[in-house]
Amino acid sequence: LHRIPHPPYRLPLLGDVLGASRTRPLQDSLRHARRLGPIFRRKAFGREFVFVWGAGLTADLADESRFAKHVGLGIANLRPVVGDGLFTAYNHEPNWQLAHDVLAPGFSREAMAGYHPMMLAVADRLMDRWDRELAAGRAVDVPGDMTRLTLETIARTGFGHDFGSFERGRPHPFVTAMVGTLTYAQRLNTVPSPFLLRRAAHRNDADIAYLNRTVDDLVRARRTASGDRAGDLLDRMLETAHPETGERLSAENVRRQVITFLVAGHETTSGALSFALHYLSRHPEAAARARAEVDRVWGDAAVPGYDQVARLRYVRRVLDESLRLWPTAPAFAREAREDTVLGGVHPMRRGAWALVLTPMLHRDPEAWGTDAERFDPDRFEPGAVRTRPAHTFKPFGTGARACIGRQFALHEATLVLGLLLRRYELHADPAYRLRVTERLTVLPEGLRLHLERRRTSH
Ligand code: MNH
Repeated sequence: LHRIPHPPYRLPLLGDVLGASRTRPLQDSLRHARRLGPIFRRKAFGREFVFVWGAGLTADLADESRFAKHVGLGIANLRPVVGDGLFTAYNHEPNWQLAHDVLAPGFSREAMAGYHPMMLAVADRLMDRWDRELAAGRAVDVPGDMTRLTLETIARTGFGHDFGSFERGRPHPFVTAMVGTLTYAQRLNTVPSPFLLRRAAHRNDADIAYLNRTVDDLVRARRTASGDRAGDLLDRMLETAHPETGERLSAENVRRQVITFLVAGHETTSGALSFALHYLSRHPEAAARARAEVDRVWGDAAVPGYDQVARLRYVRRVLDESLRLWPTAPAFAREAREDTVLGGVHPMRRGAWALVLTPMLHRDPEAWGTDAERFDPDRFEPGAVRTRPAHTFKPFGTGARACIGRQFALHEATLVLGLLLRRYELHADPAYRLRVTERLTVLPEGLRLHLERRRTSH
């Protein structure tokens, strides 16, 4: 451990908390990363954490034979909310494999093609809202509206449920409760629970109770509904037995999976869309290229078909480049399966773990060059991708516990960016400076854009 650098000033009891930010712990760590290099440690309240972002060390941590997902820090803090749900399950918990096997077909190509018309319908409601804002001469609230869109999309495609987000001025209480639990889980990383106000803990209990109630109502409605099976995620959770063992998810586990998917299925995609719209509004040449591609690939089609989404190669590069600069789930943790030596230098005992800081990995000059801070979608041209080492772009994590919803998110986000570029010109507020809010995930705070209708029929 002594070989791993740490911040220079350490307090006897508190550790490296001098100048630490309680609301932006990630950006705090990014600052330390820039000073201390590709591996470093920070101490807080007697606990020491190792952070890694160098491309070489990250590639080593991605070796599935020696390392696995570690459920720690923010993710462990979510256990009271989602327990052994897919995202927060320990590797050894039987419900991980069971839920993974039962739910994976819900993300197959055929399943995705089935979600496509529903994704289009939700995007239509977003554009209705944006048309009304435009007619009223108002700028649009990008993160707020992207959250409306992505919550409705996962609720409708996965659970046949409508939260009515577009009919509400304020966020749905489900979103408010979710933001509460995410923020609370993040705060537990910087302030140990005995120091937290009782009020905050009570608030968190109330948020969890609200999430549980909402989901229990949704499940009850499905159980009592008669008629055909919907074939969606909820149907798989309730009705589908494991193909080999015949086992099913318990009622308690279904509740945890529904909350997991409603939260994991919209919060990060909302941020990804918001950052992409921010960069498009600041890079008119990239927006023009993307728009030209949409016009060329989609032509006069009234609505794009499923296969026409993946053909938007440049739009997808814009999305990838946004996820490079601001991966919206900005870290993942890896633990040693057995005693091992990280990068041939740092000995690790079985169970020891390190947190990979993806925003820094995605800026490592060894992999991305000295201009890594610059927004440039051409970094994702196939020729450029081929020359980069493996494991240098990890917005969806790595290995067996990588994101199960990756294709879902990429399809939804590419589709929506295509539709928005086809319909609107995006104008940034010149006074806006990117500020990043953290609640385990990241999103651009207070981003508003002015719209102009393009002269097309779409
Ligand atoms: Mn998603 C795991 C990022 C969209 C459901 N997701 C992960 C991990 C990352 C991640 C990183 C791995 C975390 C870890 O190693 O601890 N996810 C994203 C991003 C987007 C995203 C950046 C959008 C952009 N995720 C989605 C969507 C869904 C989803 C959409 C569901 C529809 N993600 C999950 C689930 C897991 C996960 C479930 C846990 C998978 C597992 O452990 O088996």
